[in-house]
Amino acid sequence: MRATTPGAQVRGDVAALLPTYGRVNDKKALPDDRASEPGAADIRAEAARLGFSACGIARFDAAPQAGARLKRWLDDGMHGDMLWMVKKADRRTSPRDLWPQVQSVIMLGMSYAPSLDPLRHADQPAIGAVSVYAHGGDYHDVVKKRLKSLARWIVGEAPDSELKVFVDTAPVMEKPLAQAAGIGWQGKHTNVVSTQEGSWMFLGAVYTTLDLQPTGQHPDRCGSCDACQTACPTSAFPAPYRLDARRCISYLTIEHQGPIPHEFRRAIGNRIYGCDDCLAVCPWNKFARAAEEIAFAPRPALVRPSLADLAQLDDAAFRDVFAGSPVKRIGRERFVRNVAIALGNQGGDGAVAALTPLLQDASDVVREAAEWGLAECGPPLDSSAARP
Ligand code: B12
Ligand code: SF4
Ligand code: SF4
Repeated sequence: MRATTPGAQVRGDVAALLPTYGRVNDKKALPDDRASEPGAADIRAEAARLGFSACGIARFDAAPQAGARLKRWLDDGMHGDMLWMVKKADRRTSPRDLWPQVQSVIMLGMSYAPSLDPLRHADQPAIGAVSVYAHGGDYHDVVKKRLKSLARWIVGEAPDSELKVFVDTAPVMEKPLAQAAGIGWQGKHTNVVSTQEGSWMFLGAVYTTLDLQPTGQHPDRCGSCDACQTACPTSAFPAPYRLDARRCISYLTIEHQGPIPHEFRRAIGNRIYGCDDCLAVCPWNKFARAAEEIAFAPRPALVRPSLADLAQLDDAAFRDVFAGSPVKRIGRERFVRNVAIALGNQGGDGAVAALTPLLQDASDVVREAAEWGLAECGPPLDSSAARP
């Protein structure tokens, strides 16, 4: 039941590059053969069966303020060097700018609520803290597979509909659309919080030509709470509901290439991939049950990773350890850069021993981070170990 978007009219459009689920010239599209279209309750039931913990429906124009807010954020430069956000900004502002045929947006949430305290390594400087979302398999793969299954099921029920699925890889404002579809609200930490999953929910979207009944907006339940705002180690929130990505450890350790600005290195502590602090302190997490999705179960290598061991990873070992993990995306150079900074924050003989070989690393970025780390550790640099 898979077809491609008719290419001619939309060639060059991002949407044209994305697969469409649904008919183009399918015999089942004849009116007499049509099954009755599924309603919100049917779609939600199927989504639940596929492992989604939340599902809601919004009209394509249900988040009208998102475009202007995105523009302001970009104008203020808060995206840092995520230039892809600027390039695709006009497609991101409204679902119709991406796919003119879209009528309704089905927003899905999949829980990744941890069974262990996400901040349990905060006081263990020799252990690398990897964000919960990256403990298991890559959510892009897991969520996308389920979105495709949902899309195929909907097409089976409504054969003349067309659908496209998205998870984080296309210019889609997933968070405001999720709030508009009622599966949670954008908290002051800017992520979508749910009364059932707390802050631990991946988002995905299905755009469809079906005109579905919306399920209603979710009200903001942050009230006077400011736990996420005060928990942030780098003061990345200039105001509630606004995040300056340039200051966010998630951005600095994952998205940012090149050396990490010095002013944030101490605050990064032992965080070597992402950060969970603002999410972990959210009081709504007490209602979250640990995720059942087996693909998100923590890999043994990431339950208690030693910084000294991670510093030794060469390219092949890095690819091996992180095969199928979101961590693989940043590559060995950025990852070992992060490890070197965390080792500098750890200090002591073990850190010096792990950092010293990195002074001879082939990567400038890794060598610079190792030099910084050794300087932070205190003992003078061993000039004989430095690269000529
Ligand atoms: C770019 C990006 C980042 C950037 C920027 C984050 C950000 N807050 O924008 C960085 C690298 C920092 C990042 C970090 C993380 N990310 Co991220 N990221 C994205 C991405 C690709 C785009 C987000 C975006 O459009 N940002 C632009 C800004 C302008 O949009 P916004 O945050 O919605 O901004 C709104 C508010 O500022 C609000 N607003 C402004 N003023 C006001 C005033 C009032 C009164 C109100 C009510 C609102 C309001 O309106 C704006 C528009 O809606 C999405 C996937 C997607 N396609 O949506 C994932 C996504 C948001 N990330 C996700 C995750 C899991 C994370 C991390 C938790 C990962 C980690 N542990 O390290 C952290 C969380 C950090 C944080 N507190 O946000 C999930 C969030 C799931 C959820 N439940 O919401 C997403 C949705 C991916 C997914 N498919 O699951 N991310
Ligand atoms: S992820 Fe960490 S650094 Fe980024 S805003 Fe949240 S607490 Fe701050
Ligand atoms: S920590 Fe408090 S302010 Fe932040 S998102 Fe959760 S409820 Fe809202």
